[in-house]
Amino acid sequence: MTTLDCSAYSARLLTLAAGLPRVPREDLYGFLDAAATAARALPAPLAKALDDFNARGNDDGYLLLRRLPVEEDDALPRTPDSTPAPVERPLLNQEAMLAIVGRRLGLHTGYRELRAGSVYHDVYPSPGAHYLSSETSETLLEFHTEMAYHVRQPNYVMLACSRADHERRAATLVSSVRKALPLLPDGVRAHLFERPLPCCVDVAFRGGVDDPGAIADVTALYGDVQDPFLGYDRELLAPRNAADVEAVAVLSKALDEVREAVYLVPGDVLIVDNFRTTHARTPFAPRWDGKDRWLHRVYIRTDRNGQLSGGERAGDVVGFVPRH
Ligand SMILES: O=C(O)CCC(=O)C(=O)O
Ligand SMILES: [Fe+2]
Repeated sequence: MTTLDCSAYSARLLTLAAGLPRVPREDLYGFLDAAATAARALPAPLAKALDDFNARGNDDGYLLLRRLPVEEDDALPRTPDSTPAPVERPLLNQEAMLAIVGRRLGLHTGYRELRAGSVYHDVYPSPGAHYLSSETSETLLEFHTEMAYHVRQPNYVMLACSRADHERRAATLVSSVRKALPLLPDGVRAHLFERPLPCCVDVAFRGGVDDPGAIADVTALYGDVQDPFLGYDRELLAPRNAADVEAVAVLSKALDEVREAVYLVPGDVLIVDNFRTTHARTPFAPRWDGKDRWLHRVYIRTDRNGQLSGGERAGDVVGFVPRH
């Protein structure tokens, strides 16, 4: 199962959201603790869908929850044009959904170097955004596994939608390794499996250096040979020798062939399995009228893949450790 219509649970979810602190950023630990309590009271079918996805993943590599509570457009604030959000900003319904659903899955995590270590990211178009940034709009944001080069890589990227782009052209693309693997010749699989490849890092992790080069290593396929995990970034992976370059090109083509497009609309929460997929976003045209596309993003760690060592809390902020 990949898509779940949650309209039948609206009343219950609004009640759970109403039980959360109104100003989440004032005490984020307390807010996420309250969300953990709410997560235990989710409607059974929704709870089961989340628990199953958390235990086994699925072939598409994402779970899309639709028709969750979201404000009417006129009741929403203007789409932000700066980050992080002011501490006093009141809770939005979609932020509440990210809190509750996220706590069912694992622990919300902030990344110190990224957006001042904030846990909730507003994703909105920004004029003149760097081409690798989620603030791009008129250019394609290329395939990336989120922070594949980071030892504390999040298990899930969650994207909640308060506003779609005006023309509803922006698609979030997700490619799953479970669908791409059968397209790979045995030789390519064997070549890439458990083979670290040089990888550059996103601007936030470059320590103020313009271009530090490939300061990390990322393994494209690893884990269970029959059901491997994926680390793939079209812009940052920097294979050096000809055999690596060729194998990555074959993987890249397979990932293109299996991609699924999700057009996020208000009330959607997309949960991306960040160890089995790579994702991208197609271009769209902002109007800079306060009503541009607006997503809320959180990163979730779970104890899968050694992402937790014990004692962590939802809301912790972690520092950068490159993978090697
Ligand atoms: O805007 C989107 O749909 C996805 C952007 C993205 O890759 C992200 O926020 O991680
Ligand atoms: Fe992303």
